[in-house]
Amino acid sequence: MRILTFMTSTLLIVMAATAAEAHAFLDHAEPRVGSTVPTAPREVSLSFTQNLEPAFSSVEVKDASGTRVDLGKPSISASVMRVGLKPLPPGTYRVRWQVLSVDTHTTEGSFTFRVGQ
Ligand SMILES: [Cu+2]
Repeated sequence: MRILTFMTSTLLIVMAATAAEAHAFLDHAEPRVGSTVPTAPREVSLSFTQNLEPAFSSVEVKDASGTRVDLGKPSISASVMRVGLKPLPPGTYRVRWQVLSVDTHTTEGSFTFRVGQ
């Protein structure tokens, strides 16, 4: 009986840890993570696994020399964050995001995409 109680509480801890892992992670992006697109996109769109707190979520897009190419303040609706882009010449661009999800956890990440061949 004691071993069963032990196993049950261990299982509960594992389940609680799994639930706490359900932060806002990047589900998918447009342009896609690591992709090469033939024509310059006019915006980056990031879809997350949870709704975001707009006041504490941000995204930056930079070219290979570190110059920002996004238009500034992103628009955030539920779990999707979008930011407009300046006209992009061919090259590699890095998207860096930091978001606060409605479960009060902050997550961040980055990826690149390429414009051109
Ligand atoms: Cu979380």
